[in-house]
Amino acid sequence: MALNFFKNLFSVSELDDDFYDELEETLIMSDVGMKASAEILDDLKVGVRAARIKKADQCREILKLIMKQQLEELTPEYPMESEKTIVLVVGVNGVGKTTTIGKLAFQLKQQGIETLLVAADTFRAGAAVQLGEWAVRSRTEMVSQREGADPAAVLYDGIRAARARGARVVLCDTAGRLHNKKNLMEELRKMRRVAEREAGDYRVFTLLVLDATTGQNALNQARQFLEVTHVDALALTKLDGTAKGGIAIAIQEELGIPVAYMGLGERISDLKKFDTDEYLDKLLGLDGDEETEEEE
Ligand SMILES: Nc1nc2c(ncn2[C@@H]2O[C@H](COP(=O)(O)OP(=O)(O)O)[C@@H](O)[C@H]2O)c(=O)[nH]1
Ligand SMILES: [Mg+2]
Repeated sequence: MALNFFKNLFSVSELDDDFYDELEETLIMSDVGMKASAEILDDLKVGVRAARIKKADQCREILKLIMKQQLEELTPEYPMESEKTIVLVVGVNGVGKTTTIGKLAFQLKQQGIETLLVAADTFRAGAAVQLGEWAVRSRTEMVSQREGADPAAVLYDGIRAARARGARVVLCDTAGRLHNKKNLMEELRKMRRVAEREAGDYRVFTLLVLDATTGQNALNQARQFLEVTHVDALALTKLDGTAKGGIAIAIQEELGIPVAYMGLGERISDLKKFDTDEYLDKLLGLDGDEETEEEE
């Protein structure tokens, strides 16, 4: 795990202005964002005073607690585990939408939840084939049409098929929109409309997938998607490959959308529900993983 910008910070012995400056810099470098970083710092100073702490290495746990409280102001829901749900999985190209669907289908399968995959990324050549491979791996059925078909029509078919087959969850893949491509964003709006119209007793849930390695850019992408669609939760992928995982804090703070899932690798089992403790231990280097430090 490479998430350890913080590791050396706490070996500084004194809790002086230099330490706080460096901590703020580190938070910002980790993509926690200016606003959240400033708040964390203020809270930490209060906590340090209250606990009469003098050494830097003693405030790491307080820092974690403050960040944990901040993250836990929002609690993600997982309706796909307990009710009939149509999950629209959206995000720009390459963030990990299709992979996340495959992993999620696998998890639901393990819980005995009947799931149907819908290949509504008809834009990119080979997208349905890629999703089909995940369908095989997760032993889940899939609905698709020819390349170039209207994605909203594929979704419509998928919802009908789900109802006919008694599938409880529909996981719908979508084309990787560049957020500045107006027609693609418009198409997404249409898909959400179709989903809501056809949903019946299914709940419509939009999961926005963001790549943690893209840092502040992920935040910008989220803002663009929010202009065209409601977003219920986020999946933050590629947390296994970045030291900048702080973006989860920035996003929750600025957009008020909870992170529901974290992607930790390319394998089918590498998706976890977002866990604040695990996440913060990685971010702050509290997980005892010295790997990267030695490599550097
Ligand atoms: N390391 C890592 N790679 C991931 C993760 N999620 C997806 N990927 C990789 O990211 C690339 C793009 O994924 P894909 O699902 O095709 O993205 P899409 O275009 O949004 O559907 C693939 O090579 C995936 O294996 C993750 O959590 N960790
Ligand atoms: Mg895809």
